Amino acid sequence: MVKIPDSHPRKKSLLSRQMIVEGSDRGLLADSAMIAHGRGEAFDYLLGERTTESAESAIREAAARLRSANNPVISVNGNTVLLAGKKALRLAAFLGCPIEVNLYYRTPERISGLLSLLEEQRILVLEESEPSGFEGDWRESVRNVTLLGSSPDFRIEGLEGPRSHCTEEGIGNADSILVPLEDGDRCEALVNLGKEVIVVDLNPLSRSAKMATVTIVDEVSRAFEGMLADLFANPNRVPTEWDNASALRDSLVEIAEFLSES
Ligand code: PTJ
Repeated sequence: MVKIPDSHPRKKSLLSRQMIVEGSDRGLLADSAMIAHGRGEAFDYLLGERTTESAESAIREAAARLRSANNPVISVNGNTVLLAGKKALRLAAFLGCPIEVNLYYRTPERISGLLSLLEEQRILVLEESEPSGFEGDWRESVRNVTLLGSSPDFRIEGLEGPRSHCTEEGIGNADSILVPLEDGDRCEALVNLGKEVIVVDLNPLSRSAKMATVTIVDEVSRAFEGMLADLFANPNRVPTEWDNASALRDSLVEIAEFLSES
């Protein structure tokens, strides 16, 4: 691994790239994962590489909805586990919900490799200090996060092929699903099944962004961090009447404002 000096102005971005390259070398990512990452980077530039005000509102809404759900689940793909797997585990521990590895380009090797990586990340989370303000046994909650995806026994209706395979215990039974870097068709199919779909996507123009119940237009690692902070600070926040189309318009205005100031 190349050592990136702390003083490098693009350190964060280079570290993310390195994680994606290493994940790819380990066979954990889809062939097109780097294309997806590059597209995300381009939109992040346009957003000023920060969590915008509209993303902050979406983060608060997402946190409230996941906390109020009866059966929330966090669905993760390759890029998400590489970039934000530990944060997904902390979120799942807080919410008491499972994490399901659910891939667009599904192979048994990738599923088992990503589940193993999540197990490694769980050990790292357990080694870290406990967050303050959590009611209950934090380490027990981290240990109790169920990792699903290896034995699919359910199909997402209205979707063709391997990407429709999921588990009944996770996505099948879920009333609210957090899905970063989702594809538009699957998002639409999940919404059509009556599920609340919370998408994280840096591209406010993507089909998933438009189809979702709540779209967080932010980088996945920042979005998870923001949700965690909000859950700890405001554990009793309740969902609002959310107008996702209006929130997406706000994010486009924020891009335009950022560009005009640059
Ligand atoms: O691991 P798999 O098999 O499920 O495959 C995953 C990829 C990402 C390859 C697959 O889902 C795919 O091709 O995705 P798309 O259609 O390229 O969409 C990815 C979306 O995520 C794009 O709109 C990107 O802008 C956005 N994106 C990329 N990186 C990030 C991101 N959004 C948030 N955070 C990121 N780090």
